[in-house]
Amino acid sequence: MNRPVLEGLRLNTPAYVRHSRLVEWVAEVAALTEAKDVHWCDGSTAEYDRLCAGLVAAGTFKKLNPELRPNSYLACSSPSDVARVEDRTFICSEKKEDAGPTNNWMAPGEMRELLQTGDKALFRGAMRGRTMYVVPFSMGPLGSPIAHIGVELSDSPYVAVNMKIMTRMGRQVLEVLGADGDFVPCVHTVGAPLEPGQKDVAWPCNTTKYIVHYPETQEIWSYGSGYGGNALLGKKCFALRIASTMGRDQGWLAEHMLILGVTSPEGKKHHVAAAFPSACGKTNFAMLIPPAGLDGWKVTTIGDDIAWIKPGKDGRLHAINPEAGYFGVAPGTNEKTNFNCMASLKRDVIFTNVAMTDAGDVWWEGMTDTPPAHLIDWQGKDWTPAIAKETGAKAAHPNARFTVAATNNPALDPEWDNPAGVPIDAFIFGGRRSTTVPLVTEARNWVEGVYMAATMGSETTAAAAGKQGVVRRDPFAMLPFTGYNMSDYFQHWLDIGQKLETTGAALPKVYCVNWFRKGSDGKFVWPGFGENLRVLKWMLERVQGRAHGTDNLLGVTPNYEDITWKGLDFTPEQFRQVTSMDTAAWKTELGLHAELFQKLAHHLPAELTATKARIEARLAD
Ligand code: SAT
Ligand code: MN
Repeated sequence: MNRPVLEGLRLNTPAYVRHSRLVEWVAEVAALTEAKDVHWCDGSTAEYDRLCAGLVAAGTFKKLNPELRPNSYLACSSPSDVARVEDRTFICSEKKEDAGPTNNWMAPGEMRELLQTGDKALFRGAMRGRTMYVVPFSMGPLGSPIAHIGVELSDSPYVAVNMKIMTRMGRQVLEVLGADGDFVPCVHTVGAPLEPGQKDVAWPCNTTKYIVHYPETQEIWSYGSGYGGNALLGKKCFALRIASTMGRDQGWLAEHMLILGVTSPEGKKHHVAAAFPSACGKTNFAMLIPPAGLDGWKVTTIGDDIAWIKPGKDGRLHAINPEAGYFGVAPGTNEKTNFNCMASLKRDVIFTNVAMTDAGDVWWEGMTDTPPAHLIDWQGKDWTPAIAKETGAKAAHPNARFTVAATNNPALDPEWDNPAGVPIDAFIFGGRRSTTVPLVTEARNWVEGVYMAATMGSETTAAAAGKQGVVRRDPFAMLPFTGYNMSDYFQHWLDIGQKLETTGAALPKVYCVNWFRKGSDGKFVWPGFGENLRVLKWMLERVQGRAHGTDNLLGVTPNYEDITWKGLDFTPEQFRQVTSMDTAAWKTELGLHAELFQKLAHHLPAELTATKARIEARLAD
């Protein structure tokens, strides 16, 4: 440890901190990064307000007009720091095969040398001139048997305030942690040290980025980005990548899933968990408002992005939302696509990379039919509809986000904070596919469900840096988030099913959906949003053994008359367009499954290859 640096630095450890291992680690990281100062976050509103005021003074935040958007801020990032960086994300397990072919891997020793121990290690002096925030957080209700604790050390006050919204953050967490509780250490720097006298920029970051996970020691080290999943380490890094390895070892599931409650007009309530890749409408689905014709139905939100799911003593799977807020995509969100979301965003929001109106409010593409006459776009430039028409400039970045507390959501489920979680009746897996994949398919059994989820494909979105709109296989919507070998992950799902089957309790049914089929005019055929409840209703009637379905190439599918159409004009011809299965397209699709299985051949469960062979035989008939 670098003594001279430590001696000059006050750790400012509050008297209520009793965890000596935590304090030692804070001291070590402060010494390594040469942080100017240390601030322990207590999670109070006063602290949040103070940090936000500091961010305004630093130019990172603009305070929005309190009459139009009370207690809300806008941050605009560096144009180079707008999304997760999957090609800079590493799983540093001891053995390469444990990271598997879908993850970037480097040996832990080599990575540590690069980040922490080498003479030129990136974290050495990385926080010079900056305050290091100690951010204790709980993923899941405080003290819940399903929850886990992390502590993030970050030189970004933007991270500290976002973590206050996204997690249960602050002093109470350290109280639960006690003197020797377990926590996942997360270290984050924007990688932009300030030399004496150097003026800071509004969004410090570095062109070099590393998002690093050590699954064996359960540590996260993130360098160079201040954005979303790269920097809010409780989210994808902990709640998915590290937690998936905990789940593998301890017999539970950490999934990229929303959780919702559906209550029928008769008052019967079911719970559904649904996996979709980033920016495919999970938040909209989780906050769905029943359409005309399905009056009396109610959908309530438990979570919009991540589910931690543990087998209960009753033989059923129980899910919690480890998060406490939503970090959702703004563009496309409006009163029609997601009324509850717009209501959630009325106040207390941090917006990132949306545009600002002349009145000091926010705007993004799709928020209103007619855009305002003038805006300051997310890059700080003047924006008018005419400029947009000429240059194609977007007012908001396509991956612009809002950060808001779950408690702002008018459709929040009363059970969302229940430490015991909610029992899951059905799993839904969905991708964004303009062709090939039908509206809805029910797996005939658990193995077929795992097959559907494992082979899922989706067109890429702006949530990750890189080319958009290309179909890639995204097993379980977990491609960028599984912290270990993908084939072992498939096996883990099969094992969980097998274990639950022995309890005699009903396994959740598994469905595959696709809301995104397009017609020959290039437009979506399925009206989407609230109308998705019609599909959900069919699924839940199937769960209760009350709805009809027909055996198909892959699983069981509804006929036109099996779905309730009351209140919607959707013709049998349109239904055919969203449900048809083209033999040639499916031959190609199965070829892509084969490619995936070849890539994942090491440890690929034999049940999945056997399932594929059965589908091929059926297709050949
Ligand atoms: O940037 S995040 O990873 O938090 C959002 C997402 O990609 O789903
Ligand atoms: Mn997500």
